[in-house]
Amino acid sequence: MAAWSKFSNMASVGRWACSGRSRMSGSALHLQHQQAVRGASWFRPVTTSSKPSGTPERSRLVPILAASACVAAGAFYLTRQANARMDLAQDANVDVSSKSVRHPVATCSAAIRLRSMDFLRRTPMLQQSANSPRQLRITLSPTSPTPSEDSRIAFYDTLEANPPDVSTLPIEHAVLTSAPSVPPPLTRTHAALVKVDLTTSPKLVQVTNQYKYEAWTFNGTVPGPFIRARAGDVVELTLTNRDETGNPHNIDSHAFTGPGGGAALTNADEGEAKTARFRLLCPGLYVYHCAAAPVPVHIANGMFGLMYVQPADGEGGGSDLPAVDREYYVMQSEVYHEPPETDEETGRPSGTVEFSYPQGLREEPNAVVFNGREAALTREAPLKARTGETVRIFFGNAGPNLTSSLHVIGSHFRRVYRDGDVLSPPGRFVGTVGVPPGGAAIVDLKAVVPGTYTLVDHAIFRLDKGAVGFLNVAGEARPDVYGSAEPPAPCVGCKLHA
Ligand SMILES: [Cu+2]
Repeated sequence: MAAWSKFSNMASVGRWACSGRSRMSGSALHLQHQQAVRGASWFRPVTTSSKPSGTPERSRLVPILAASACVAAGAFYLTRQANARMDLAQDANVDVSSKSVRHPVATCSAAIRLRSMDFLRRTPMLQQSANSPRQLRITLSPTSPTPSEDSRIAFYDTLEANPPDVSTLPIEHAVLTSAPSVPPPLTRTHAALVKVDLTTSPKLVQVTNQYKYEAWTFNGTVPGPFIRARAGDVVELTLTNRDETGNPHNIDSHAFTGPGGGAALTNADEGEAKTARFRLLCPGLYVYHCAAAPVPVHIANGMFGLMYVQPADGEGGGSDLPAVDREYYVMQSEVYHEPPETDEETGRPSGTVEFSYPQGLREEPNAVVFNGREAALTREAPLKARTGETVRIFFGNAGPNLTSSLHVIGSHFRRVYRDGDVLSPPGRFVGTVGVPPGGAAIVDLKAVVPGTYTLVDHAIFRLDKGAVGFLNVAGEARPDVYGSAEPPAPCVGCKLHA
């Protein structure tokens, strides 16, 4: 009778569960309950009881079986139909609704509608939930690593333990681009030996609207080339020093693993070339720079760039960020210079200025610029998009001193991969993101309303030091989103609102 008592309790739970009390799914679940009861009426229970059929014990089997069927039906129903309030990474292939379910059998404070059962199979936590619908209580937050994140991280934690035979890797020459261009995404799903050739040389640039400045460059540009590779790749970096001033140069890439980030292996004197190999163990967006002494001078003079290491975990070896329509490369940096000398012949101040170490020590830049020059993203090469397109900016801050407060006026970062971290869930609908010197972030925008959008460092006095860039969006007006009966009237002299 103890067993009967236990079953009886289950039956009462089942009746309660199927009584239609569920706020959202009660009627549907009740219907399934009725169907389950009707379906179970042909079943004759097997029992060791000596009591004849038709006894009260037998009659109690009906609600027990009905309850069992109801639980099964409820579990089936909930694993397919329950909705959720949670925010999973888009590439998890999960559709989310605003409804929540609280059901006594399978309480779902945050459940999910799965567009892809493949995701269910690949996610240990959800596998467990689906197998145990009574335990279907899913709580996710952007700051708590999910099991899927843990499994991704485990891939990289053990990556160094499985070195490839480099002699068997296919050889590629990296596509190197100058800002604001970005090399196309890598679609291969295997590791490669990626050859990267960087050459140092000085170059006179119009650093501000007023002054020219002799920058020290990688491949003749500030910032240096954008380098795109893939976790697990082996980068074969050759640094050739063609700087006739006699300064040594090297590469410290934050993407490389090892003391100095490669500086000691690549240090090249004038006329030298150094080659070294670096296996990429960590995905993300990283700054690289010259680390020859004195390091602050080499960085301040323009020797920096970005390296993006695409993720390589996931099925088939691919798990890059969600595809976007356009990708751009933007770096912020500071210029420290002495006052212009006076031309002895004309008596006028020179149009060319030289580096100032004291200004750098005081952390008081004369200019703060995007992509190496005040005009780089305004008059020379503003970013472009059309309405409806998604735009990704790989943003780096070379410093050397100031933290950037990156903001695009009138838009939102629909995804922010803070600190260049491409494994954690991205921030969503962010207005301003902080990027420290030597740091990076990936931000995704959506071009909704046409017009000119302004990139700024929201430490806003810096706009008067040159930290302004434009994103020009073409397309049809959207008065439903942004409109007035009056035409736009930017204030006179405004640098920000076109
Ligand atoms: Cu250098």
